[in-house]
Amino acid sequence: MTTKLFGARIRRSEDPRLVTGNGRYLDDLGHDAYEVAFVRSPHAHARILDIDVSEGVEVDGLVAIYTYQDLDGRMGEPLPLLIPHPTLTHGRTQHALARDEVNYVGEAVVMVVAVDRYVAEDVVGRVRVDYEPLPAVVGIDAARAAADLVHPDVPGNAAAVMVQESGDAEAAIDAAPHVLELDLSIERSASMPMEGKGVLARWDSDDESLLVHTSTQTSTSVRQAVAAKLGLPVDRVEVVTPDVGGGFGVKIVHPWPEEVLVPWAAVRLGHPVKWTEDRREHFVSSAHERAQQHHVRVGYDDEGRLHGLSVRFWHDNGAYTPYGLIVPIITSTQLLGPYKPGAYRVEFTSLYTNTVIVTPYRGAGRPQGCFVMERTMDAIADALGLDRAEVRLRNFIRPDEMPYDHGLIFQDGRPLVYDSGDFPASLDKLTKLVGWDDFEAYRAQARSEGRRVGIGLACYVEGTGVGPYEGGHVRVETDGTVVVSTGLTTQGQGHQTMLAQIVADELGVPFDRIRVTTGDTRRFKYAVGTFASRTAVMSGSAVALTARKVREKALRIAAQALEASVDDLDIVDGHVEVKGSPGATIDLGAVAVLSNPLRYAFDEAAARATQFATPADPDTPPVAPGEAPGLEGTDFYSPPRSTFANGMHAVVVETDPDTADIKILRYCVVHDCGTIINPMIVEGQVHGGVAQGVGGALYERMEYGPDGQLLNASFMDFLMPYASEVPEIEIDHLETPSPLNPLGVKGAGEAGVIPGSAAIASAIEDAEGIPIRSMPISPSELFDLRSRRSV
Ligand code: MCN
Repeated sequence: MTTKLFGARIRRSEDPRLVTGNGRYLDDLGHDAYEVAFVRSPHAHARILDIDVSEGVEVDGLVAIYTYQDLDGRMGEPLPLLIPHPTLTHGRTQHALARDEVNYVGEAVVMVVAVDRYVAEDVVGRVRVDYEPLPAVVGIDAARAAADLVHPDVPGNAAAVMVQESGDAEAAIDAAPHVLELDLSIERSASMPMEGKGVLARWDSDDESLLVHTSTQTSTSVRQAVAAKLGLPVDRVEVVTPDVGGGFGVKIVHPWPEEVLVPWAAVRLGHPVKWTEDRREHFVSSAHERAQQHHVRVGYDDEGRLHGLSVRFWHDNGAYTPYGLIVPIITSTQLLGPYKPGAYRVEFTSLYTNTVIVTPYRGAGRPQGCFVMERTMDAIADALGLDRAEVRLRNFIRPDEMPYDHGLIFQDGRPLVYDSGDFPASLDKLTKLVGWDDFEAYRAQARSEGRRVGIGLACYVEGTGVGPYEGGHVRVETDGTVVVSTGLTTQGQGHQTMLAQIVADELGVPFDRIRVTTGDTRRFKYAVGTFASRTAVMSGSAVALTARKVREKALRIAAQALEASVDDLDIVDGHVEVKGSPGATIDLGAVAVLSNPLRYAFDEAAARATQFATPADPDTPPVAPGEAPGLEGTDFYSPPRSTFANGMHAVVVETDPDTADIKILRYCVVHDCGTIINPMIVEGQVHGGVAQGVGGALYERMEYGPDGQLLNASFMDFLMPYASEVPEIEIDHLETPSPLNPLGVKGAGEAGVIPGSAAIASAIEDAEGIPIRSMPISPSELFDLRSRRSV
């Protein structure tokens, strides 16, 4: 029996293969390939005076050494600026290999190709680069001071200044009964997937075609970029994404320097070439995020209701801007969360620094925005002596105000309009789940035992399922197997399972007859990629629409075979049945045979189909006009605008009165991602996100020295939470369906991480009675804050 799988806790079908060590990651491929290592800049800012490779060329096993001077054609041009924006007046991107200047430690300067990585690394050690060091601009304060410039032609180190306004915020604040000002900051962090980046390229000189395997979140864009850079016709390039050991945003950039250099070398050398990133390279030369400083002015009344909000912030965009202004734009709009701010003004400056580039890291600008808004809510509650949950409730957008138009422009260039959500209901669930109203009794009890505890909460709204489109292809094979292809890639989100759940329901086939492929441009060419929590909404909807099309076709063919009306048919368990007539059925494999007039099928379905085949009418063409042979179809889904998921987290912490150690006692989540396809996967996604949120709040930060050296570029020094630091996570769901897509779904992939810092800061502040204005916070920083208070 086919039962409804949408919404069911189906175990992930990809897991047995992955957890038994049978995944195939980039470095499992290409054992015949030459390997690459890079000479990377040891300076944060320097002029390249000379490169001497004479010692390197002596090494046995060396194949080639390339510098910028070797890059021909469009390879010599800077890498593309992926998301231009009218306010990005000073966008800069890097060259695949540095030309005459380096702008961060880790920038690739020389590419070495050798018979294996050992030889390549030996050669790297023998290449001499003569640099003239220049003053390094490190951190937001130095960038704002602009005593030195990262790019001499960019005044004030400002890549862009952008303002959005809805109403006259300054006037509304000035006229409000109360005004507060806060300075809030978040430090640099980064995604740390278990598998770093990597690329393998094979050039087929007979066919003049290139096959690229890359650990990416966007295979179709890499295909376009590689073809353009190498001057190849696009149809000569295919990109395949093998299993990917995590991305978390860092693998979105298309292309990375290595992603064009490796294919370029493979074509030049007529031999497969491969590069896999090592951990230090990942730290210094991939991408970071999060670093922002914010100044908030807010005007509110005696009830804690906002009248006006004005936020100025400064975003550290690193040395180049391949991803445009996407992160600060997200902060500037998503900061508002579930609230009506009254009049709103936001202004940000995106600043160059001599540090590695910034691209979206799971949450992408939202953790900063959430921190700003939620700290502001807590500050208002504190100033008025009101309950923190109550202040939030009073400022929520109500369900009857949906769709809610903020009068601003969202990151996709469309109006910022929330489609649905019931924030009061979410808050009610959360306060019940965590026992908000009973906390004072618990605090008193803890205090009597000499323990210091605090409770905090944070709310967020997340634009998900961003367009412009995603597509799907569904084909029923003659053996009844259903092959589903979609172009975006997968990094561990359970896409195979959830897409199969959708198709199983739509098409009426058993779950285990469905095979899903993603991220292979040979199978599906039109796709945007996996980021911005968009797969469930975008590919889920596209695949559902496609399956519906294929279902209609199956019913048309079966109606003829069974001599019944389409309206009387249903598909159950992979068989088309005449409703109420149990004997009259045809399996989908046989329908697939009938869909192809050639009918050379060599399996059992062919035999079963013969009994239904009617003699050909000599006057009718074997394939009807407009009908293609084969039981398959393609469709696309393009949303009018993003759909907005939301959630609320509450945290209970205990802080050690002596050591200032911070322990999370409880972590509660209420999460609303519209209709849920697979609650088990959603909860897994939330768990992973919360772990990263805890990391961002208490442990992870990139420590740059004033000279631009990353001082903690290894897991010896960069702290990440272990399982022992990630608390038990208690989750409750609310489902307010999105009216914008056929499934009612909203995204879930980034949810867990967004309010982590805000909620944990709120709880620490509650435990300590000390304002927490900057994250992450370590025990020694908390200790210092205490000492300063007691002075
Ligand atoms: N889902 C669901 N019902 C919904 C929404 C989602 O069942 N209403 C489930 C689906 O099974 C879907 C999964 O949740 O496969 C995540 O859905 P979605 O929100 O669409 O996010 P994406 O699949 O587009 O994944 C991207 C998102 C992002 S932006 C980052 S960053 C991230 C994340 O996913 N990186 C990850 N989760 C990750 N998980 C792993 N293991 N590795 C990463 O690199």
